[in-house]
Amino acid sequence: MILRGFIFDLDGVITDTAEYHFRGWKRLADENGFPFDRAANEKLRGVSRRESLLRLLGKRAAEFSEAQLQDMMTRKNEYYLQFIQEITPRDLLPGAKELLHELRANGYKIALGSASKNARQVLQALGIENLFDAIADGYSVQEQKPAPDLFLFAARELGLPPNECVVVEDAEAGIQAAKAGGFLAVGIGPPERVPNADAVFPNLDGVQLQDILTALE
Ligand code: B16
Ligand code: MG
Repeated sequence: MILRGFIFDLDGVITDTAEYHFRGWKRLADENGFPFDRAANEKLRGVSRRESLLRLLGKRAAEFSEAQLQDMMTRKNEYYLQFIQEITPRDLLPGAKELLHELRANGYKIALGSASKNARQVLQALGIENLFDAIADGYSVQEQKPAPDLFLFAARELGLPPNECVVVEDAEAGIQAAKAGGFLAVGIGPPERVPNADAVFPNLDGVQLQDILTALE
């Protein structure tokens, strides 16, 4: 097994923007009288903005015109952008930056593979944009996870074939995307959340390159 690159998901792996996404959707839902709680938010993990809105609306989605759906997505994003102004390097999840530095020091190429259209801004706020060789985000491809397109785009940007890259993901949709693209997949979180990962860690705290290589063997 020759590994040359790592592709990291953002939300849930490097930082927890899930809380800010929750607050944005919650405000939109409250304003419109739609039910929405943390359990419902959990189902939006790693899911694109549009698909998140459709899941939030459920059967009600059919009642809205495309323009109304676009308006709701815009409003949610405006709330989200306000909330993420609070992000600083202290919001890095434990172990993430250390692992990125160790991978770079060992010559691995690193890409971001995030469904978010705000990914660059979040990386800047976290102060780690310079640690990535390539960024694949919500603007990079049409088909979102669980389609493999985003990670294939990231690998192409790194100049590596999928079988030389590891994807690190906290959402099952992302693990499925990685496997569909021919990548090795490291799941972050409880094993029941990422049942199809090749290796699972509860989080990146204290996780070193060798731990990942051993777990993937
Ligand atoms: P935006 P990831 C995902 O990020 C989030 O997990 C998901 O909750 C969000 O809806 C999606 O990005 C789109 O984000 O509205 O900022 O474009 O886990 O792929 O890094
Ligand atoms: Mg994620």
